[in-house]
Amino acid sequence: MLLYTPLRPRQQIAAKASISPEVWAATLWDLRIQLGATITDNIVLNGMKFTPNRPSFLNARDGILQADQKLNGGANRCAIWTVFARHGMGVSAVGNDGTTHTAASDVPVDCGGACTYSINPTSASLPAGGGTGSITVTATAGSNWTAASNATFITITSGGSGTGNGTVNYSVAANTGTSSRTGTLTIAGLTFTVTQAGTTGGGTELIVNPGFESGTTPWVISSQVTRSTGAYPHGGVAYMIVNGVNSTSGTLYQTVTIPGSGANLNFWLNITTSEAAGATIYDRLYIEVRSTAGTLLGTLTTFSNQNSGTAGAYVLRGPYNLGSWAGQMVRIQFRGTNDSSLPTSFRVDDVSVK
Ligand SMILES: [Ca+2]
Ligand SMILES: [Ca+2]
Repeated sequence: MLLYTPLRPRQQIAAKASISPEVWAATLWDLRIQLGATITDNIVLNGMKFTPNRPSFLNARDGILQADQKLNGGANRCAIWTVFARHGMGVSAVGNDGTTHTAASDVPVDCGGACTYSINPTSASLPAGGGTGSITVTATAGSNWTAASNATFITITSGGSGTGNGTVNYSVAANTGTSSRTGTLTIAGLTFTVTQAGTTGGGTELIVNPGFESGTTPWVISSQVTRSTGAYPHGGVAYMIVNGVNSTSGTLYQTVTIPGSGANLNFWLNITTSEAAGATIYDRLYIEVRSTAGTLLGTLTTFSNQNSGTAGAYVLRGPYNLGSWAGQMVRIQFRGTNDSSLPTSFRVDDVSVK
């Protein structure tokens, strides 16, 4: 039960770290001075109807605000906020009883309160392959903000605007250039900076016979992998087909020494499948780095029947950073698996490591 009793003048109550019943009484006394006895008695009494059992002082404050909304159309809203803020129960105040309380003296934006904004984090670094990220916006309740990209390679995917706290999600396109690049988002007037690595291209091509135009040497092929000079090369006349036959697996690799300065893998991939569009993943292509003994060192990415397209419509895949294996001799391996029905073909051409 909340007591509305002016125990003693507000000025005689020392500021306290937590809200005491005395502060509450002083707050209501202050409210009475501001709004008059009739309105105050009415909204305080009715405010109790809008509070849960064993209300905190902040619950009670919100009940009074609701009562004013219901009885007076919110005519005293800002006056009420001003009084509560003066007694430490402003918009940002946190606490559920008299023992834990974080005082705050702010009022809502539409009652003359200031808008404050912050974002977290304020920057991100992405690999050349691109990626996605998320930014948390912390804003005063009622404060409007917008988010905009200042770079063509950064796209805001959600959270282009908001009121109060929110989240901005963005995606960064692959950087096919050899130089790193930076771009920014402007969110609530604040700057978020994206730094993206470039490919380490421009070096010497380390893959021998990258387009499979000279037979298959020095590629090492096992199980269901075939060289084709059929209708769907990416470059030249030849390409490799990994799988394409039910209940098979197959591997295709070449051994390269990654320079001490690192390197990136890029290749052209065209997947066609007899699996239904939207089917679950049944057939897979793993892009792997293995030791010269065949031990798996890392899986760079995987593809599946879900990545299928039109025959011959190749997609450039990469760059995949091989920097983790700088200075090492490793196998760059394509490994496919098909389940027992509805085959998927993984066409690979123009493989590049440099
Ligand atoms: Ca070729
Ligand atoms: Ca299949």
